Amino acid sequence: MREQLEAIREAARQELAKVDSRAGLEAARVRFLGKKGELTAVLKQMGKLSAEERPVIGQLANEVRAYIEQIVETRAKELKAEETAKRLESERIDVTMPGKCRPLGHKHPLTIVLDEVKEIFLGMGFDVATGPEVEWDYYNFEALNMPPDHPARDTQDTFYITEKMLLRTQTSPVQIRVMEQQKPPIRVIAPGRVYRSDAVDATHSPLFHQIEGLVVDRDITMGDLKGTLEAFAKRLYGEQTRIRLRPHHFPFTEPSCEIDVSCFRCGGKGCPMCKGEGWIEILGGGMVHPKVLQNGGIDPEQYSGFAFGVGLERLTMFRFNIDDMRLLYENDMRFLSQF
Ligand code: 2U9
Repeated sequence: MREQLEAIREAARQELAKVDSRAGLEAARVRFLGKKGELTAVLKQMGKLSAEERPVIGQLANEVRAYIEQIVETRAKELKAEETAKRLESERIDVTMPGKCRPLGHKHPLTIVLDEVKEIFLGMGFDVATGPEVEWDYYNFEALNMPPDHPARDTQDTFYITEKMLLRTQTSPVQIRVMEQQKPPIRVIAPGRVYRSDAVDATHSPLFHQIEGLVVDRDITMGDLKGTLEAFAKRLYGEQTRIRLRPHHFPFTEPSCEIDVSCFRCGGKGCPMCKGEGWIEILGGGMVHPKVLQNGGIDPEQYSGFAFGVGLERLTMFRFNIDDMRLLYENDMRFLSQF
């Protein structure tokens, strides 16, 4: 048995010197020290020994066990250190390498102009109101004084979802909802997407953006509309800008007008931008129709109001000299990166 134990000690020494992985080390440990290992197999035969031999062999067996355990432990430490060194080498990062230069994002031209318009009206004490794009026929048309047979409701222009539900064709339903919920004084702008069943060309798109405004209080007049929109035009296009009001017709305002601004290119002399007119039409507006105030739950005997609307695409195209509306939707980076 002494020879067997010595042989195990020598075999373990050689085997463990060869192992080069943690799995190999574990296999060797099981082979020599495991429950079914070589050392255990020898110890099971101890019963056959005489009383004098047993403690001597027992002590030797303990020594061999301690020896093998110790080299397993040492080898485990060595292998771990080797693995760490390998990983550090493969994961090495050169912190002096130049970083990747990511291009900086920026706002879409429509957002630039929308933010400017919002800022101007917020500065005049307006709030920003929003509402659903899928709207009831009632809020989009009926409450705005457009009964079912009204020509402005031409089904060709409107995307109907059901008989009573549609994609809003203007942001005006938002102001009806505001009037239903708020008592005067009311001062809001309602910017947002609107939809009309139009074919795409340089000046039309089935989806575009409006910014509408509504002011309701006691003694509001057309003078308030003119002053407010003049201040807006001067802030947007410069102090030299003048405005003019021309009579017009909208079902939801009475009286109604279209509003021109003096040409921001030629200052009013006439140029290709204003087609020789000196004026450019950008807004529509008027005094809120008494029936519309009533539909919003406001007494037209006590209150009056003005409203206006402007197309965001048109404002943006003038602002940046863009001649085709499609450029605003196609997301071509060669175009967008210029802003
Ligand atoms: C309420 C009452 C009245 C909103 C108005 C216009 C005139 C107008 C056009 C501008 C360019 C639409 O995008 S565009 O084609 N809009 O000319 N909008 S008055 O009047 C309202 C709105 C809500 C309760």
